[in-house]
Amino acid sequence: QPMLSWQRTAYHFQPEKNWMNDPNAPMYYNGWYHLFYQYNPESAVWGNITWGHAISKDLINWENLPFAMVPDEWYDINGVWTGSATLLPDGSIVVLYTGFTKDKVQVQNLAYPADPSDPRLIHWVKYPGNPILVPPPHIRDLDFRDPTTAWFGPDGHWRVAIGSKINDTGISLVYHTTNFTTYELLDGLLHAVPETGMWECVDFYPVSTTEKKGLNTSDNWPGVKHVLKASLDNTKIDYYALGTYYVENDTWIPDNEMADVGFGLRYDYGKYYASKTFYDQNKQRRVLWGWIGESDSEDDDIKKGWASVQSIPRVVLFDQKTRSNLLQWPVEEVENLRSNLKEFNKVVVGPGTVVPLDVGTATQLDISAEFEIDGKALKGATRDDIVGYNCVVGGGAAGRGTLGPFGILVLAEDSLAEQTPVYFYISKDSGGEYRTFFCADQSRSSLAPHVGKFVSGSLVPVLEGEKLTMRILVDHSIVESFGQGGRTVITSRIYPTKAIYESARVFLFNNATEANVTASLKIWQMNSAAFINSPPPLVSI
Ligand code: DQQ
Repeated sequence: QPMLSWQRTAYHFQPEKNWMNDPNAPMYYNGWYHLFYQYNPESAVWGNITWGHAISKDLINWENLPFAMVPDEWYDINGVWTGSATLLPDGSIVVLYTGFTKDKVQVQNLAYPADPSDPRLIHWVKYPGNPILVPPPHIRDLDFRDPTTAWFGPDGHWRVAIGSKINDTGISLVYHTTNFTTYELLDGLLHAVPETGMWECVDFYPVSTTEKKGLNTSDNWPGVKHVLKASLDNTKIDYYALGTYYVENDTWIPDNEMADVGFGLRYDYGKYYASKTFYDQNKQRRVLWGWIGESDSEDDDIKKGWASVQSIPRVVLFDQKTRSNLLQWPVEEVENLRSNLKEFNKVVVGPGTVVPLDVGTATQLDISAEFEIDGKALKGATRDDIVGYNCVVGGGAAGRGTLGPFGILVLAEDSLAEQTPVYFYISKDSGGEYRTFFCADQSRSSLAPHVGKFVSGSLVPVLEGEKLTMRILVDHSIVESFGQGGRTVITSRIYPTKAIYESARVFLFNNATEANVTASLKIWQMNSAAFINSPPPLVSI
């Protein structure tokens, strides 16, 4: 449908057409990054789930390959669902994935490359002994899915975690294996959290607390923390927590019980789900992929002929300054798309004003901005008008307080009839402590009816002496916003009707009632990434 073609993204991964959801089995192998993805070859809504497959040298420019796996066996005929890859020490690859069987039971299956000497890994073999795991007696047939990357323990066993639930308690089962064909279920659980429902796409990995590099999934030594992530089926939100992993009995305990998985930190406060990390041995980093679904109607998706994109892959690190959250940052390779830098130095934005930033066309941008708030206003702020603020109930970008909101309007049209503000809001809590929020407001993002118009965001830690910083990637219908170096991240899926092509602009805004704000920015145009589609699938479905 050419009418909606401006919504196509230029540097976010998306297939040429039809439905996509979870990223699967990301890995680096013999010079190529591989991304598999949940895909419906037949339409723009979920169904017929097949593994799409694309490869890249840099995680940004992609070549789409024939389907890696299609639903063609009794044990996955109702869907080749989500799975993960494990690179074994001898260089071989095993993939574990969930199959939805002919009888609608969720089972786990094993697959491997037909020709490991082919760096493009075009052909995949399903193990003849599949399924390798069926739901254990106390687990329902529909609550058993999404095996993790395996990690290795000192006892010589590999471990695989699988998400499930018992009543309303979200859980992660653990299996041991030495050969990936036979498995032993442990009596204990890796972790369980009441009232969180089904855990989809569990991810479990170590982070270094002393170095700024990623760890391989099996790395584990004193001082290493482990991240546990679950995608909550009930709310479609990816929650993570930092904690300690005890390899002796395969349990994990959160650092902060009050902020356990499902109640505390989110990777992203916007549209972002079913994420998965992998260890990139090429650049010693851990890279996070996430599925960005649509916030429009199914009818719109059918009209436009496609649905969903993948986030720009993000490097994940432990935040050594706050020591209580992760940092997420777009992979450095995306910077190769930058061109036409425009710099703005110390622009003063008075209370209640908007300042246009002339950057030319503003549909594909990388924005890096730094804000300072007037010190006098900061000191003078009273507590009353600001206690109890949060992004969601704070009136969005139009709700005015003494010290905010202030920030940037992206995908804005000249009259501001369409605009998406990404902003900070500083409040004082009842103890007189400053609390800073990082938010995105979609309520005026589109004149179209029936599209998501949420305000989202969260608290962002700001340490003594730090300026307020944000980075925003704008790509037609996606805005990925990173606050304070990636402590708080918000992805917005938006559908402008006027702020498109040459009509899209960027502005600074300050809706604080009293404080001046000074902003310095670097704004780049972003070139489009290459997306090559290979000839039609070699396998038939
Ligand atoms: N998507 C897959 C499941 C997974 C869900 C099916 C999460 O394996 O639990 O497409 O989005």
